[in-house]
Amino acid sequence: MSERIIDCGDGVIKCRTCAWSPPGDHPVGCGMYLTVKDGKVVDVEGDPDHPITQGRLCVRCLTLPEYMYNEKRVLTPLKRAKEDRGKDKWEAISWDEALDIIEEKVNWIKENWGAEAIVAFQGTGREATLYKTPLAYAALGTPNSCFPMSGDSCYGPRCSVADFILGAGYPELDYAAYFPDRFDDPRYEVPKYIVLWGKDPLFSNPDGFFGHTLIDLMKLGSKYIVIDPRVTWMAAHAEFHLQLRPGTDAALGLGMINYVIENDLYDHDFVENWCYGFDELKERAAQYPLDRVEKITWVPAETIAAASRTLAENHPSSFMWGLAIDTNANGVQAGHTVLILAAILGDLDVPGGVTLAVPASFMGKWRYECAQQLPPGMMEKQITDLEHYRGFQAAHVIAHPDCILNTLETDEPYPLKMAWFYATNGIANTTNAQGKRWFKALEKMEFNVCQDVFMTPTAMGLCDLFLPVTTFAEHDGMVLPHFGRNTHMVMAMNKVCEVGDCKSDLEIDFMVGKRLNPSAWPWDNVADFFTEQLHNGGVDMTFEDLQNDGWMQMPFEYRKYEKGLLRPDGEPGFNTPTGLVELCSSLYEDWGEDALPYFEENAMTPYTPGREDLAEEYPLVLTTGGRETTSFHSEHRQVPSLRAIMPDPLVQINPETAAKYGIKDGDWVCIENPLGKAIEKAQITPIVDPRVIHAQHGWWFPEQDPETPNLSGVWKSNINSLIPHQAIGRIGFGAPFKNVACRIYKVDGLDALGTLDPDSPEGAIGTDPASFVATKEA
Ligand SMILES: Nc1nc2c(c(=O)[nH]1)N[C@H]1C(S)=C(S)[C@@H](COP(=O)(O)OP(=O)(O)OC[C@H]3O[C@@H](n4cnc5c(=O)[nH]c(N)nc54)[C@H](O)[C@@H]3O)O[C@H]1N2
Ligand SMILES: Nc1nc2c(c(=O)[nH]1)N[C@H]1C(S)=C(S)[C@@H](COP(=O)(O)OP(=O)(O)OC[C@H]3O[C@@H](n4cnc5c(=O)[nH]c(N)nc54)[C@H](O)[C@@H]3O)O[C@H]1N2
Ligand SMILES: [Mo]
Repeated sequence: MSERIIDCGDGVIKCRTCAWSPPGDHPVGCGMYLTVKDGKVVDVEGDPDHPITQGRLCVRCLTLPEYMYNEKRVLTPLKRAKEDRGKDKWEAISWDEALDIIEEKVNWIKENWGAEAIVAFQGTGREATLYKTPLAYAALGTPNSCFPMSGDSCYGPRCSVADFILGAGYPELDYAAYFPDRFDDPRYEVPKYIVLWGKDPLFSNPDGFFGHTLIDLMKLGSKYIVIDPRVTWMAAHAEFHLQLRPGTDAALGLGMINYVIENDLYDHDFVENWCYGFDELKERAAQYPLDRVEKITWVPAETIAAASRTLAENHPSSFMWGLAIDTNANGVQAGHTVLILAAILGDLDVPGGVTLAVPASFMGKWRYECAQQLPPGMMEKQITDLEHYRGFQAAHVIAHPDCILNTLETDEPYPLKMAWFYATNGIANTTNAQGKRWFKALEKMEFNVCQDVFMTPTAMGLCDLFLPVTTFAEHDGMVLPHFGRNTHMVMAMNKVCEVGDCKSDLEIDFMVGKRLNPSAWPWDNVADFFTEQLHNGGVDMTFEDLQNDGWMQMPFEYRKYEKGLLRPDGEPGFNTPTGLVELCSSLYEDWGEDALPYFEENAMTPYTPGREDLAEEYPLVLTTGGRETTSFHSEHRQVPSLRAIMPDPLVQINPETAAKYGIKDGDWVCIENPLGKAIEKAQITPIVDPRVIHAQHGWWFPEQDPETPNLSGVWKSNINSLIPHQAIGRIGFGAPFKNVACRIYKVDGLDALGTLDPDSPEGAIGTDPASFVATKEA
C-alpha cells in the first residue's frame, strides 16, 4: 500500500487522500496525492494503489488548485443586513460573531414561532448530506430537514423501492469492489451483459460508483444494453441501444418482463423459492405486449425482444439504474420493473450480478440518536402529507419537498421563518423545480443562512449570513460510498493545508451544536467522532489508523438471502413483510398505491392523454441534466480551465428539428413551455431523436452582475423554470425533470430576453391551466 506522506525534499511533500467534497462530488473516494509546497496545494495526481480508481482522476480533481485558490472563493464568515438582500454589501466577521448571530436569531425564532419555523435545506450527496439533518434535529431543534428537489427525485426513490421490494440497501453492479484483488478474486465472475438504465456513469460517477469501471469490464468481455434516449458514448459501444422516449421506462420494463415470462425465459427456481406475487405480475405484464410497448416507448418490438432474450440467456448479467428512474412521476414503477427483471432472471446477489447489502451503521446510529434529540411532539410537526405520501414518509424521516414549497407559499399549517442552505444553490436550476416560486417564497423569510464555498445566487439573493466551507484538501473526513447503503470500502480524507478562515461542515455542526444544544455534541475533535463512527459500523480501527492506511475494504458474501444475512432475525430470505422479493408489493396497497408496476404518462408531456393543447403548442419532449465532467451541478462555473472546455449552456437538437425551426449550430435558442423560458446555445447533433431535445441544468454566470435582479444571470438559462412543482408520483416520489413538453425558437443571444427575473415581463412565473394529476393507463 502507498505511503500517507512522501517527502520530496526542498520543503515539498506529497500527501495521500481520497476525495469527497467540496468541490461537490459523490462518495467515490477517488485516490490521489496532493503536492504541497509552502502550505499550498500545487499539484494533483492519481494514486495508482487505490483499489478502485488505480491512479485515474477526472478534470474536476485535476483542476482542484484553481478551485481552492479561486479569487471568487469566500474565505471568512460574512454578514449583511436583511434590507440589503440582493446587494453585494457583505461585511467580513469572525466565527464568534457569526455564532452569536446564529444563537440570537435561532432563539428569537423559537420564542416567537417555535423551532419548527426553521427549515434546513441540503443538496445532493456531498459530505454535507451526512451532517445537515443532525444539525437540524440536534442543534437547531427543527423537524424540517429537507432535500428541496420536487418528488425527492434523486436516489431516494431508488433506495426506497429497494427497501420496499427487496428489503436491502442500494443494489449495485458487481464490479468486485469488495475484493482486494478485484477481478482476479476466485469468487468473482465477469458479467456477460450489463444493462445501463437511465444512467451514464462515465460522466456521472454517481453515489460511490467509479464510472470508468465500465471500461475495465468492457476490456474483460462484458457487453452492454443501454436504455437511454440519447446515443451516449456507452450507447454507441453497446450491443443493444434501446433509444426510448423519455419517461416511458415503466412501459419498457413491463414489456421486457412480459416477453421473459411469455417465452418461459425466467429462473423458475428463484421465482418459486424467493419471490412473492408472480401470478399477479404475470397477469399485469400481459397487458404490455411488445406492439403496445413499441407505440409507447418508440423502441422497436424486435429490439426489445432481442435484448430481453439475450439477457435471459446469458448469466451472470447485471443492472445499473440511474437518475432517469427517479426523475419521473412513474419512476417508482419503473424502478420496480428493473428490480423484478434482476430477480426473475436470477441475477440478484450472485457473482457478476447485482450486489445487495444491508445498510451499514457507520453514521446511522448517530443520525438516529440526533432525531431523538427533538423534544416530544416535535417530529409530528414535520411538514409532509401523511394522507397521500405515506410511502415517502415510511422511507424517510425528512420533510417532503413539495409540501415545504406549499407551506412557504401559504403559511399552512404554520409559517416558516428561517432557512439554512447547507450545500445547496437550489434556485440555480438544480434542486428546485420552478425555482422562481421558491425564490419568491423564500424572500419573505426573517433570517437565512448559507453554508458554502462560493457566493452563490441563492446566498446573494436570499441570505443574511454566509459560513465559508473548506475543500476536502483542507479537512479530515470519512468517505462512505453509497452513504453506507452498499459501502464496499471506507476511506480517509486527510487535511493537507488551510485556506482562509474556512471550516468543514462537521466542524460547523460542532460549533453551532455546542452553542445551542451542547449535550448532543460531546466530541472535542472530529477524529474522536470518526473513530466512534468506525466502531459503530463494525470496523475495529481508529480514525488515525484509517488515515494511515488510506482505506479499508469491507467483507462481502454472495447469496445473502440463502444464508440469513439480509434479515435482522437471521432467517433466510429478504427483509420484506413476506420475506421474499415482492414482485407484487404488500406495502403499496396499504398506501393507496397499486401493488404492481404500471405505466402512466407524466403530467405535462405532448403525449399526456387530454393534453392536445400541449401537443400542438409544445410538441417537443425536453429531457435535461445528462452529466458533464466539467461541472457538478451549479458548481465549477468559475473555474477557468473547466469553463474553457464548457463555456456556455448547451441544448442538444437533432439536425432535422433544427432545420425545421431555422436553428444553426451555435445559435442561442429559447426553450419554452407554459411555466417558463430558458436560453441555451444549440448543439446540433444526431444523438437525440428529432422529437426530443436535451438541455443542460445548473447554469449561472459568476462573471456577471451578482446583484438583483440579475443575480449572476441565474434566471437566463434556468431550465427548471419549465419543470412543474408537485407533478409527482402518487406515494410522493418522482418529478418530471427529464420529461416535459416544450417548444424552441432562435433568439439573438443569452441576454435577448433581459434578466428573465421573476418580476420582469419575460421572466414572469407561468402557470399551466391543467391539473397536474397524472392519468393512469393500466
Ligand atoms: N433540470 C435538472 N435539474 C436537476 C437535475 C437534472 O438532471 N435536471 N439533477 C438534480 C439532482 S439529481 C440533484 S441531486 C440536484 C443537486 O442540486 P444541489 O446539490 O443543490 O446542487 P448545487 O445547486 O450545485 O448546490 C450545491 C452548493 O453546495 C456547495 N458545496 C459543494 N460541496 C459542498 C460541501 O461539501 N459543503 C457545503 N456546505 N457546500 C458545498 C456548492 O458550492 C454549491 O453552491 O440538482 C437537480 N437538478
Ligand atoms: N460531473 C458530474 N457528475 C455528477 C453530477 C454532476 O452534476 N456532474 N451530479 C451527480 C448527481 S446528484 C447524480 S443524481 C448523478 C446522476 O447521474 P446518472 O444517474 O448517470 O444520471 P444523468 O447523467 O442525469 O442521466 C443519465 C442518462 O439518462 C438519460 N435519460 C434522460 N431521460 C431519460 C429517460 O426518461 N429514461 C432513460 N432511461 N434515460 C434517460 C440521459 O440521456 C443520460 O445519458 O450524477 C452525479 N454525478
Ligand atoms: Mo442527484
